[in-house]
Amino acid sequence: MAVRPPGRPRRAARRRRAGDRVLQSGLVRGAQTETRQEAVVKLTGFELIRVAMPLVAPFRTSFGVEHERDVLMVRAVTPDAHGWGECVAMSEPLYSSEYVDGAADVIRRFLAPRLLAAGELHPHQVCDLLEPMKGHRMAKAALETAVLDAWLRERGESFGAHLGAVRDRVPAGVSVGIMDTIPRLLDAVDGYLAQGYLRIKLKIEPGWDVEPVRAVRERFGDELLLQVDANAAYTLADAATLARLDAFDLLLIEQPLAEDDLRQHAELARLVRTPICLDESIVSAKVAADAIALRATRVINIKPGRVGGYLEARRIHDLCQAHGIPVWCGGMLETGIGRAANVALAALPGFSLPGDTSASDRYYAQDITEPFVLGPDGHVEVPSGPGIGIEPVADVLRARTTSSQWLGAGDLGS
Ligand code: SMG
Ligand code: MG
Repeated sequence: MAVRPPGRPRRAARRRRAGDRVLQSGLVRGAQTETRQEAVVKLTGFELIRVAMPLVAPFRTSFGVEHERDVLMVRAVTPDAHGWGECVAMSEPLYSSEYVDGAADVIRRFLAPRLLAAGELHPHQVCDLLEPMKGHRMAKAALETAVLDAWLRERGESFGAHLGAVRDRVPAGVSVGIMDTIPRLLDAVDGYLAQGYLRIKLKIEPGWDVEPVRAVRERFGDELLLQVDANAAYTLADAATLARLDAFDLLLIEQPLAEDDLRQHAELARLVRTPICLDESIVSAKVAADAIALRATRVINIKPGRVGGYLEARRIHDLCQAHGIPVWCGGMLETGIGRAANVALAALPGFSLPGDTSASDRYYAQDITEPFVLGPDGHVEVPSGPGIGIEPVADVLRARTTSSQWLGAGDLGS
């Protein structure tokens, strides 16, 4: 495979110490800047693996219906270890502008070559090395996670320990899709509550909002932790409808307006009592800071893929903690690979609300890893082994793989 070497990134070039196995620099930006002395990893290459994962049931949101996840897995290989990253981009650019073929393409052509050309690097440098390439945060996140996982496995340190987790298990919520009828929705919610889920999130859209929420509240009572997610399906002109949801004591309304409507979310927040929680809009710690300053959001859904990786996700967590903004971990129908890293993140102290960190069987009849299971008290365990602490089951991965490609450091410039 011919992969062209990129121009050397300016900032990265300044930081690189060729042939030096030890790096001394301020490795973590922002709130966590600290001086460390840590080993780097040498990347042999990346394997891009596409995996087809049929869902146990179609999942309908305001933007479409998912039947199967077409997942892009990234495996970072070093001489001593390998690490995994799951790209959360969907098949079509409906949730955000990214989509899985686009993510694979940008990794192959632009992102992986930059990292491979760096030779030896510390995982906390990945973000800076890729920064000249605009956007593509989901693709960048998958690469950074794979490199971080390989590095942590080499050191024998878990993802949770590295990120600053303070819990060994996390409370699980579940996201319930839009249904054809209210009785079907009530059955679905009933089933999830019987399994032990601690919080229900209902997907909403114009025409499927007040009545389903009313029905769930009436049937399951005031104690149920209940919230809704519109995936940007409304406009400010719908403020009166959204204000009718105030009657049902919801934890939050997630992303009612468009991704780039920060100011309008702030306006809406003055018209409804229920806290607004942003998801799609929060693409970085910088945007999170703006949204908080504008009072556009009172709660934040943190999705590492959406913000470019777990290190940026942790910066958002720290920012929110400093401002008293509760956060919770979102989901993108991840397999066990992405889920392992998500539950480690959700174990950080500022994650004070149950996340969309459901058990494997909510999504897949057979997960690609050993399944995540819901404990009797509605919690999911954080893996404690090195790195993300879990591996794909070889046979399952083989059976589900639709294509794979090796991007080797040795292929640069060929
Ligand atoms: O992983 O449990 C999950 C899905 C949670 O609702 C969920 N995700 O906007 O928060 C969201 C959506 C995005 C993906 S919908 C296909
Ligand atoms: Mg959402």
